[in-house]
Amino acid sequence: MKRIPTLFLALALAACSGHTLTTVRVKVDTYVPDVYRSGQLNLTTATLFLPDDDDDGTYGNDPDGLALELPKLDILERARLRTRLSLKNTGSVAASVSLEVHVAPPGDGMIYDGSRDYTVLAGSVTLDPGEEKPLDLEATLGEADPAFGLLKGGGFRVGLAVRLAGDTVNYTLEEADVSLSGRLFKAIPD
Ligand SMILES: [Ca+2]
Ligand SMILES: [Ca+2]
Repeated sequence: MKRIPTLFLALALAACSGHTLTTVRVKVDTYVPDVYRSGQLNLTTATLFLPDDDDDGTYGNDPDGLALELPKLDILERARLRTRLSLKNTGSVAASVSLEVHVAPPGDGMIYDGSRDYTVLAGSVTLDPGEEKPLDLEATLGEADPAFGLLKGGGFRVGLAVRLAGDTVNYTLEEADVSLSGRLFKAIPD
């Protein structure tokens, strides 16, 4: 008679570990050195690719972003993306700033061209001269999203493309997060 509760407990624990939601969070912004978190978008630097680890002496032009190797989740339930840029239009004409987050397979040498890579977050904001405004973007991806299979594998590239249309805009990268939530083990065998 004593075996039954013990067995039940073991199964309950196994079921528990198999069904606990695990969240892997990567703060992509922490891969951007502090000195480059803030800067100016202008006619010379109208596009920025972040993070940049290509060590070519210019920050913000790395075509293949940041390579991540995260734990593979057997069951990925959702992926959350969140970014926040603080912006101030320091020019004399209205300006528009857009931001896209791309993810790509490890072998993609240019993660912002739409070939093999996916745009998982995108948006823009318009600022009048002198205006300060954040660009806050957030999205939750589910199984139907084309990038889902890539994220589930855990090994992928990620990066932000920030683009200016206008004169000069000062920016600060406040946040860029990727969170994957899922389960590490498949269902308990019968
Ligand atoms: Ca570079
Ligand atoms: Ca590409």
